[in-house]
Amino acid sequence: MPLSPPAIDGARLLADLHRLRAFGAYRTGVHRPTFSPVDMEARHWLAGRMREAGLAVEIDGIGNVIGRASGDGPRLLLGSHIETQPQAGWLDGALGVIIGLEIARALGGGVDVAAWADEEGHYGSFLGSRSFIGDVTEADIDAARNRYDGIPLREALAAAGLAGRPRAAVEPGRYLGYLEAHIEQGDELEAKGLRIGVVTSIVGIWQYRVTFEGQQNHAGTTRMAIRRDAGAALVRLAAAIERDFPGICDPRSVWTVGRITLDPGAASIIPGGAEMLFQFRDADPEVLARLERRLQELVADANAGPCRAVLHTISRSIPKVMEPRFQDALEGAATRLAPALHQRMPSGAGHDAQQLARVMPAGMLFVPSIGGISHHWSEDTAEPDIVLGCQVMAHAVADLLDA
Ligand code: HGY
Ligand code: MN
Ligand code: MN
Ligand code: MN
Repeated sequence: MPLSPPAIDGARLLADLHRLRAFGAYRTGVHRPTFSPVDMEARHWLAGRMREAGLAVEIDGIGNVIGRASGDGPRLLLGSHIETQPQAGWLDGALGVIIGLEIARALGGGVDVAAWADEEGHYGSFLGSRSFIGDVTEADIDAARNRYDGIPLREALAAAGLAGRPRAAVEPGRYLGYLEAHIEQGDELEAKGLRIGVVTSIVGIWQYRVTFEGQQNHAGTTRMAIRRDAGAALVRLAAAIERDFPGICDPRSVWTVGRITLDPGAASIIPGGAEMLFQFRDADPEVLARLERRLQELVADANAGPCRAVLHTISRSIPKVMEPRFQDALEGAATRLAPALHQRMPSGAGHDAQQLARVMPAGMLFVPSIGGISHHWSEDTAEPDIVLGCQVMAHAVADLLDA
């Protein structure tokens, strides 16, 4: 039990979350793409709130906003991300950053806070947290483009006023570890009437772009037998994935064709080009590798047809088990504050914690998502659950710092 349970100011926590929500408000959610003007306004606002909390703040050369507490002694790093998926929710990411800020204020020392850039992968999944752990080179930045509009990352960083700034790097030995509070983004806690999830593991997300090259032509006068229809080739590949993946996956495996583009995209034109964004997830590297092998085989089969298919790998994150000591500390705090209302559970979403877990012990805590909705503007969590999540995290942080 911590000597003095940290005094979380729930009203201040919620006020900051609602203020952050206003940067890029979209219906009841938020549209705050990485390095967009609203995203940079939000980063500068957050930096100001961190300074007011007595943290030494930098916005680094890849857009990470990092607040460091003064003083010596044991220290934990708390954080998450503040950019959002397109037309998405107000809490995905923001919750963990503002909970970290509130705990830094309540404890008055021993807690650094970070808002990692581009966890949502507009330019490259987990860009900011991977940069912090030394996994992003200058060449990677030169090559990166926005996956939606193709804008080069270098150009976006310059427009955001970040060009030439140094990128922050983890200082060896500075932290006992990293902790991230996040919304569950699923419906398990709500369905079971629970209020806190202690995360045991985080899935790997393997993401691809598949392009198809055919022959644009007239939709009315081109006989079926001689067509090179890139759209039809894409549809056949997507159907083959649906046919084969169920037989080779695990019960918790998931896969998604999240975006299809046909070129030129007119009703009376046979598409000469097509592109699909595809990903799959699992907690077991063996299963991820097995799904990738099958995808490669299916793309090879597609090349036996009239169009040319090319598989481009976008990213492959590593599944991670969360630090057992941190799981125990989070469960201990949850038992104190929400007895019988918590469970341990895996994460089907990717998180910056799985990147920090590559260089230090890491842990995660979930609060319920109403209706299990996320990556949608209606994403929401009951305010008492938000405050409880902050209190549980604060107690776990105090316990770990006191240990
Ligand atoms: O998709 C994910 O799991 C993460 O929220 N980007
Ligand atoms: Mn997300
Ligand atoms: Mn997130
Ligand atoms: Mn995530």
